[in-house]
Order: sequence, then C-alpha cells, then structure tokens
Amino acid sequence: MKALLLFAELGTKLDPTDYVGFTFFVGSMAMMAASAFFFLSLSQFDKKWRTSVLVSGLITFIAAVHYFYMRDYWFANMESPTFFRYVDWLLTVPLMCVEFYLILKVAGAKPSLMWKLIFASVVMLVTGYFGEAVFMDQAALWGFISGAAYFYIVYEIWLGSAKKMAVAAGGDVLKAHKILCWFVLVGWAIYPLGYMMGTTGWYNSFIPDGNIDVVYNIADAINKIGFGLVIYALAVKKQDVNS
Ligand SMILES: *C/C=C(C)/C=C/C=C(C)/C=C/C1=C(C)CCCC1(C)C
Repeated sequence: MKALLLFAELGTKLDPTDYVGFTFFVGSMAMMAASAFFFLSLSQFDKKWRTSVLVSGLITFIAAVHYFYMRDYWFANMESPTFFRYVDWLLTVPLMCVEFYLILKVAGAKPSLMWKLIFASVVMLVTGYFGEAVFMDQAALWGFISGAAYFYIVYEIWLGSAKKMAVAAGGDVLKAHKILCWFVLVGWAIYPLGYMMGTTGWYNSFIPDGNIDVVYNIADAINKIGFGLVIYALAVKKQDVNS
C-alpha cells in the first residue's frame, strides 16, 4: 500500500521546476533515439566500418538503459544516482577508447594502444568515484589523481602514438581523429567542472556551486551522441570512397 501511494505520488509530481529531473528525462530519450539511429544504419556499412558504428550505438544504448535507472532513482530519492552514473561511465568510456583504436587500425594501430587508453580511463573513473562517493573528505586529492589519468589520455591522443597513427592514416581518418581529440579535450573537461561543483575542496572558492547531475547530463549528451556521429560520418565518407 505504501509503495502504491508512493508511486501515485510520483506520477503526479513531475515538477516543472525540477530541471535536474528534466535533463534525466530528456537524456534518456536522446540516448534511446541515437541508439536507434546508429543500429538502424548498420546495414549500409560493410564489415570494416560496421563495428565502429555498432560501438557508437552500444555506447548510447548502454547510457540509455542507465539513464532510465538514474531518472527513476532521482525521482524516487531526489539525490544523485552516483553509483549508476559511474557504472555507466565504466562501461561506456572504455568503449570510446576502443573507437580510437578502431578508426586507427587502418594505419596499423595495435591493441596495446587500446589497452593503454582503457587502463587510463579506468584509473580516471575509479579514483573519481572514490572522491565522489567513498572518501568524500578527500575529494580534491582523488580528483587530482583522476585528472592526471585524464591528462594522460589527452596527451596520448593529441601528441602520443595515437596522433602519429592518425597522421599516417591521413585524410578523413585524420580529420575524424582531430574532432574526437577536441571532444576529449573540451567535452570531457566538463566532467571535472561538475565534480568540483558537487564536491568539497580548495576549489570551492572560485568554482560556483551547481548541480552536478545537470552538468553531467549535458556533458553525456554532447560527448556520447557527438562522438558517435563523428564515427558515423567517417564511416559514411569511407563507404562512398569504396563503392
Ligand atoms: C560518456 C561518459 C563520459 C565521456 C565520461 C567522462 C568522464 C570524465 C572525463 C571524468 C573525469 C573526472 C576527472 C577528470 C576528475 C574528477 C573526477 C571525474 C571522474 C569527474
């Protein structure tokens, strides 16, 4: 009975001023729509590019499922679904690292490049989770370690071996790699900003207070869907060249 009442109450309480809930809602729909788009486009690509577009779809689909959970969690508890958030990231961010490897394979990228990026992304996310949910009074320290792993990824794709391979591949692959690099440098930098808004540390004096979920939700939409579209556009171009 109590559960029923709670449900009835929830159903009538989609507060129009709850902009956090709104971004969870829109986020889940956007991820779902993007997944349908990527999956339904798959048959137009040959094997070489199909995997890349498939991974784009998996990234937004995994996010969509997590957004359904996060949205419900938010409406039921009115607090951050930090656990679901990090599980989502732990699955999708390594897949974004896989995308770099997949598009650079034409220039001879080896799986070791992929594993380096995946390892750094896992360090970035696990230490971020520690700061946000486990050792909250040391958020600044864990955020710093997480940031170091983030900068390693930025270095590797902008200047390291991934960059060299992109240059070797040239043409459309190099162009797509460049855009993805910008996503990681600018789009991903939104996350540490959200982290600093939502945790306690020395940065509180100059970073404004804000809702961490709104920031993360906007960043996710930009990064997951945008990233996927860059891959999709590259696959379409390559397909035209081949046929
Ligand atoms: C689809 C989800 C994506 C692309 C998530 C990316 C997340 C990050 C780049 C998070 C980075 C963080 C830092 C660099 C420091 C503070 C802690 C984090 C985990 C928010």
